[in-house]
Amino acid sequence: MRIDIISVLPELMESPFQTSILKRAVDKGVAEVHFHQLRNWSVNKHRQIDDEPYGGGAGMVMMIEPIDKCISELKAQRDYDEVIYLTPDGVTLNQKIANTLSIKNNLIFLCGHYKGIDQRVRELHITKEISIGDYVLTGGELAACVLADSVIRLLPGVLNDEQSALTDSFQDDLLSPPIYTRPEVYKGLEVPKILLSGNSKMIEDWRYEEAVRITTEKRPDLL
Ligand code: 6GU
Repeated sequence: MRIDIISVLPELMESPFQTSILKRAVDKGVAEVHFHQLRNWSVNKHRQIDDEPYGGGAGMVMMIEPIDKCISELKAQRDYDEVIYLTPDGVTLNQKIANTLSIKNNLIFLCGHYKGIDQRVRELHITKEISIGDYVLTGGELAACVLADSVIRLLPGVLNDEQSALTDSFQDDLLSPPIYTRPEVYKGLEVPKILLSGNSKMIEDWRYEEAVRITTEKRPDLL
């Protein structure tokens, strides 16, 4: 999978892809992540990419021309499955969206800033608008990292068996059951006896029941 991320602050997104699991995915060639400084497509000498809104009002608007030039240049090089605009008014990211995107080949992420983008960018290029939750960030960059992380970890060869995405919370619409490791007793707090029983069928049943109990308690909307 190749992800092209367009932003005025690409440096904000470098370290997540240079660390741990995402770094390994990039090093293995399973995921390619390319950053594009939007100012490089600015059409004026001040490298400006935003301007005042028609009709007045507070805040600046990201101009259509630099964004169109950048996206058009990328599209001339390969076919893209989706051009995703990261914005708080998009659809809220969930596991199903991550799963769907993980089978695509080429994605563009456009990070919003200021008051947002000229509406005509949406008509021209944007195929999906995604938010990561009902709160406002300073820009789409951290959201782009969250989205990329949720997608890249699903690509074949990224997680090992122990980290398998198949047992994640949400992958089957249930939260994960409680987990424990050594020691067996800590400050009087004991590991549930059943997990020490060696009876794998009983352990599997217990884990399922606990997953249902915890989901009912914390996230009944998932059931
Ligand atoms: Cl994608 N962008 C911004 N600026 N804020 C957000 C968001 C995105 N998702 C949640 N809050």
